[in-house]
Amino acid sequence: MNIFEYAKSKYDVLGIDVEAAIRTLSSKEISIHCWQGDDVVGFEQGGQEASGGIQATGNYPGRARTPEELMADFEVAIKHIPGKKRINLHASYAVHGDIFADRDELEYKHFAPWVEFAKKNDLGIDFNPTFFSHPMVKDGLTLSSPDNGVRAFWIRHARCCRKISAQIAKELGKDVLHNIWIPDGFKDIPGDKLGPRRRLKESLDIILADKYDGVIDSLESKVFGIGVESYTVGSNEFYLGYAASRKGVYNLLDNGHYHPTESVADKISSLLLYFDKIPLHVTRPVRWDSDHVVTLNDDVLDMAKEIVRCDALDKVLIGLDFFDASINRIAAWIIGTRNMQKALLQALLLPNKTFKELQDSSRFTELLMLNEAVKTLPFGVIWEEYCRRSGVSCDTGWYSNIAEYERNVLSKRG
Ligand code: RNT
Ligand code: ZN
Repeated sequence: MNIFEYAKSKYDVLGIDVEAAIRTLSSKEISIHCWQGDDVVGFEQGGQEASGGIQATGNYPGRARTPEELMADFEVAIKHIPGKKRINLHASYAVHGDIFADRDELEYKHFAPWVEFAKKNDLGIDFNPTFFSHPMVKDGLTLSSPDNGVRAFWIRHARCCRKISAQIAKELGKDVLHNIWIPDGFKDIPGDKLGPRRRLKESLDIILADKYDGVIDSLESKVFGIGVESYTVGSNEFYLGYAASRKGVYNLLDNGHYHPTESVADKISSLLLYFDKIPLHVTRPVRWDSDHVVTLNDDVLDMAKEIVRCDALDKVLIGLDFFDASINRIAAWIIGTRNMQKALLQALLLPNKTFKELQDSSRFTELLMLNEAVKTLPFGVIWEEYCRRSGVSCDTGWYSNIAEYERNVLSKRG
């Protein structure tokens, strides 16, 4: 018996179908964020580092500076990632020709090269309007600003982005998730919390009034950001209420955006009773929303378990959101994405039906015993087999290729 057959037999005993788990995993798309490749800078004139409470720290050599470089790096990364993939774009990654278009003038043509790229690499696309790193962010505010001109600018921006998303969806024949995150908030004690939220609600009503086929709309809440420690306009309650009261608008959960002991995994089953989709940003907050590379930690495993146990793989749209500028950026993509997939595979390889039965028949001692017993199943063997069948190397096998690319390409960038 080879080692894979042996590992499989261990799962068989518990009634777990390894082949079915592998099949399910290989069909689940993971949306990989383009912004890990360039520290969230984008391609605008004088491309600035991210503002609005998000920060990529580190200065590892080889940041992608142009669409060509970012696309080339992304292509290298996805060669080492099994399964189905999407690319998550931000409006600040528009490909400008000779004429620069500001955020409120963006058109489909600025993203046509990305669509070509996606077609060539068999990727879906997701899209985000960019409400940060721009002079029209006034006093930290965008859609909730008291200044009519500021609000109008950002409303125009989001409206072009939804239109672009619809066109991308049409070109690819695949839905596009259009996710709105704004940095709006205050560093210190606000004098009025209601006004900004009322203005944000009104802005969203205008932005979302146009109906587009193929566009899934989501809103991403946050608890605080650097420089906006005291108040965030787009809080969880704000967006949850907004999404629940509108048809086809969803609440995106980023697991770096809650109080440190709040579990995003625990939110999934509740939201599923009210929404037919849950978009996610999977990240790794270390003490704050630091967006470290996703590791195979309990947070991520718990989210994966909930997605699988709630039979919600087709309802939960998994996107990643981390940006580490202190390590090889391509390796960061590979490590983070593969960890998300590993978490899903582990969740698929659990005796989930038995767990439910034990709970419903109040056999809690056995439930605890089994929960612990499954932790030492030979998961690594199944993961390796999955990588082998997908034509990608095992966990340590891809690194030499990235090191070589670093030597030959990345280290030559200025
Ligand atoms: C910020 C949000 C948001 C961004 C990206 C770049 O805290 O998580 O999703 O990280 O849009
Ligand atoms: Zn996010």
